[in-house]
Amino acid sequence: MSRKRTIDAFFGAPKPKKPRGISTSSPETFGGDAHLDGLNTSGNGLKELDAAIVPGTATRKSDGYSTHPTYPFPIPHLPPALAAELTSWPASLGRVINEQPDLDLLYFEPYVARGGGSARSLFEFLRSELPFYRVEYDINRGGTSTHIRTPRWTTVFGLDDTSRFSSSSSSDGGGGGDMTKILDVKTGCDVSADKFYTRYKPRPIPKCLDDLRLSAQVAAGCEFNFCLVNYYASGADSISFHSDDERFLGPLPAIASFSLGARRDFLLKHKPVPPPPGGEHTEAMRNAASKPLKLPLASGDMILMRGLTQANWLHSIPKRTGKNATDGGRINITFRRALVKPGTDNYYNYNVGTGPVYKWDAASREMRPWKKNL
Ligand SMILES: O=C(O)CCC(=O)C(=O)O
Repeated sequence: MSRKRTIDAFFGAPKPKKPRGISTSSPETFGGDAHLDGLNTSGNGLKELDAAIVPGTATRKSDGYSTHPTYPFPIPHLPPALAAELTSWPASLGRVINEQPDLDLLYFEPYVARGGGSARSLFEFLRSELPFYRVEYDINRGGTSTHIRTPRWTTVFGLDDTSRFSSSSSSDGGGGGDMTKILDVKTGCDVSADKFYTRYKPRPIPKCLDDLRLSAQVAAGCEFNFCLVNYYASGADSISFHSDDERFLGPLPAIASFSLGARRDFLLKHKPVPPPPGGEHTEAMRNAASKPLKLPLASGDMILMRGLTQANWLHSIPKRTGKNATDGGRINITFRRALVKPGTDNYYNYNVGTGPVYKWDAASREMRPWKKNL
């Protein structure tokens, strides 16, 4: 008989079944060192920059809001002051961090200006205006079923490289295009009913986040088609050690990761290296090869992880306790590029799921279940 348990932040549990032969994207299922055997570091041979189609914003742009049938509510464009400032970002030059084996980071401290309150305004704006989810799911291994409650608020927008939303331009000003369609980028055929797009309907990146995506693309020198957002309401929210090394991202994925709001530590450590043939690693050899890193990410910072980083390093945002537990909240935005359809299904599964929509309630200063006004 299967055993079922319910935990908040999950450590040491097996990975869930992989959807269609790809690795999963939920850090909670990795749980640190115990599951390094399950980490997928193999590439799928796809080149990072070999397709130029990005989903863009298949949304109305005429009325100050992005709308789409898949959005629970309209999402406003950036406030004018932020939109005007965006062209001057990054606010500082990126610093390369690559002294350690297989590590390649570009660290902007900050990317979104802190002075003048821009980073703070962007944090407040996104927390108030985006739909959020508290995703729960079950994993199963060896007859043991475990219920996972993702220990943070999440949301996601985007579509993988194989497809695009219909009529992105004709929809401007309500031009009548059917924005619900998803078309194959090569053939133009309607692929909305594809099995990878039916469990969750993909949602175009709203303009407020797409503006930041376009800026990040220039700074990073590569393209992104997905935007994942985490909201850590307090020190109790976290993300456990994992790497974003799924095959659907290709072999050398670049990920631009923005921090807004409270300062939180970003920990990095090398994945265990297999012992040399015929020999055994000593602790000293392991330490000499790579040292764990702690970056205290502040509001407005952006860290670009690229090259071999995801294949070889794990990262996490640990919980904070004691006097640091109440920190006012932090938002993390990552821009990524999913190359194939399973990536789309995976990202919506672990960042939207099937539960209720939540929205920030300014009066109670917390996420509240959102209900459509009838
Ligand atoms: O919040 C962060 O800075 C890290 C987020 C992250 O690792 C992820 O979404 O995969």
